[in-house]
Amino acid sequence: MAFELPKLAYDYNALEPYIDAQTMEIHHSKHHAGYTNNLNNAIKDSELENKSIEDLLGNISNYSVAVRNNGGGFYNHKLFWDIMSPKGGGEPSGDLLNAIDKNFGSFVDFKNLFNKAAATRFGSGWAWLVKQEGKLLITSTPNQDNPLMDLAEVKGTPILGLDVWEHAYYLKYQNKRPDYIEAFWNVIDWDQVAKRFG
Ligand code: MN3
Repeated sequence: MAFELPKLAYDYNALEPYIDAQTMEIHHSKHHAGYTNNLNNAIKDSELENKSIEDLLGNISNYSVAVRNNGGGFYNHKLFWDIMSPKGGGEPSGDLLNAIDKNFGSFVDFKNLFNKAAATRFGSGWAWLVKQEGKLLITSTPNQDNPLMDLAEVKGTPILGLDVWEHAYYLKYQNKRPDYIEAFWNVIDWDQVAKRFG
């Protein structure tokens, strides 16, 4: 039961001008494909082949570095593609907006905190909005770690994630990570985030 590289719901150029087509193509067809293949190789012919990705991540401290890095990479990028859309942007509504207001004060306060988590993650990693026992939290993780992992500092269900590896933005934004972070808000699909919030 090998993991499969998920197809995107939109074309590589669909998130222009915020995320450029070349970055999207390399990111999906090379990086995400690489994590997927390497995850499959790392679990091949072991009992891990029958586990779900969530099950693997939730017990990741028991497994190899290859499963941790590539299992995280497989899951994180799937979430990332899912929560973006060419019709994205704007602000959330309903229960999700209420929860954001309650946990962070306002949407603007939430955005500032998330941006700070993304901008200050040293080196490669991810910024996250996490649901934890009814609360919302912002956190960041190094490398391909994520909040589902049993060894994460802040654990919970990620409902929004931003890849801040240089491969996610360097072709268009070079060293200007804050510009990439700001552009991301134009492509967030809040309906998808709300679905994960539940
Ligand atoms: Mn990436």
